[in-house]
Amino acid sequence: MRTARFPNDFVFGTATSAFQIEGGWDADGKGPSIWDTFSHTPGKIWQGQHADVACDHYHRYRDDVALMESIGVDAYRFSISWPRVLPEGAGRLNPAGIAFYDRLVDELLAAGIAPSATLFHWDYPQVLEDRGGWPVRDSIEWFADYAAVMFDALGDRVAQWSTLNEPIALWVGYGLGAFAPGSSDRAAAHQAMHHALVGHGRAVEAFRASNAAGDIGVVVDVWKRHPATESPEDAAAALRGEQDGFRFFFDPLFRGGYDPDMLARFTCEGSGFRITDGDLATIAQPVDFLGLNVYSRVIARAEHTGDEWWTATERHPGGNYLANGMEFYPRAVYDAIRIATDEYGVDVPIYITENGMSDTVERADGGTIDDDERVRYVSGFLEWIARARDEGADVRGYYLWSLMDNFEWAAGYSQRFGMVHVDWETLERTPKRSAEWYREVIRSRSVPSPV
Ligand code: GCO
Repeated sequence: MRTARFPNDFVFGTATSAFQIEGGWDADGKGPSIWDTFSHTPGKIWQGQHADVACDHYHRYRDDVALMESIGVDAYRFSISWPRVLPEGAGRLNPAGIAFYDRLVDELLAAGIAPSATLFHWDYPQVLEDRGGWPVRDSIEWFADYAAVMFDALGDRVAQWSTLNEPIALWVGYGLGAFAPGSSDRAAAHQAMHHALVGHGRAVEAFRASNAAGDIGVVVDVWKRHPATESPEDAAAALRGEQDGFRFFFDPLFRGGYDPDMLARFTCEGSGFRITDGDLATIAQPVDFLGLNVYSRVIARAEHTGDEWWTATERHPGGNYLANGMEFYPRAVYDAIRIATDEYGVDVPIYITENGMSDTVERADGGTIDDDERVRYVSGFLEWIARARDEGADVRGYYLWSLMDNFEWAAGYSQRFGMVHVDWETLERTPKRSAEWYREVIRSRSVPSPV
């Protein structure tokens, strides 16, 4: 492929999330989140690990902003820990929690980095979970109220807000039990996903009613399903997988309602959910941008139960696999953009809010950390983004996941996603080769050929 080029106003950023990096899990009045509870429960996380300290970003955010400044990123996508600012989930504010995000945002602005804040990146307040969590209808207003608190606190300075990050995590947490809160009730999981979407709409309304200056949108992860064969059964499995994975969200957000065939299937399977009058209009509220998280694709087969989609285990001949087992399929990002624009008519700007890969590369003899596979991976995705842009897609930015190695949910610290290496003994940060490379991409607004 030719060299991919990006205009000066294209946003090159990097992304993290609160639970994965902050630590300080009970510092300064923070309440517990469902991920604190889950990771303190034996058997839930790889090798019994937890995120009590994680990267200790809560105390080291200044160093981390300085790292970003040295890489030269235009923007930083982080998430807000809801129980840090509202320890009881609703009502009483924790001033120290708000003050932390206040300082972070100011530090970013002083470094010339645009803040992009996500409201819900899975670390839900445990107290609200104890009152029923996302499966109960009250959760909609709990979320909208929390959102309003944050618009009030940071709305004058945050450039971009995302309501939800990958709401499919609610399926994994309430339906499959593999994420917090660890329950396995499929009807409750679908109800939770629906409530989160209505909560998104109510948060957008709260945003419009506030004096906040930036843009608001939502982040959905798209893993396109490719039927393994030409059989109608595999094609049906691919459609089912896409409905369960991302069309569940795209349909009501951008088409005004859920797919009737999907709803009928859920009813048949005993996992139907309640939609209240007015919900669909609330969900379909216009957004300012769409965030897409894209990592790879899924090969769909009729024999799959559908529960293993998120581990993307199916290998196929001729596939190009990374050392971590994930397929290297950079066209995935082009496909995701095209699904949004061509199939759903999305005409607001699109941001690739996450893309990246994990590895286990450690320091070489020369002291460098040569994560060449990450460079190749990100190059491939950027090339396909450039192609989509050249063909007219309004893609405005790209956030590399992740700034630094962090707590990868149920996989604990077994997977390193960072362009900055974190030593889990000393918490020392060391930029990897990919950080150098990304600096050059940002400076030149082009992708030099991969190593
Ligand atoms: C997300 C992601 C991140 C993960 C990343 C790598 O939804 O934002 O799950 O939190 O760390 O996707 O798996």
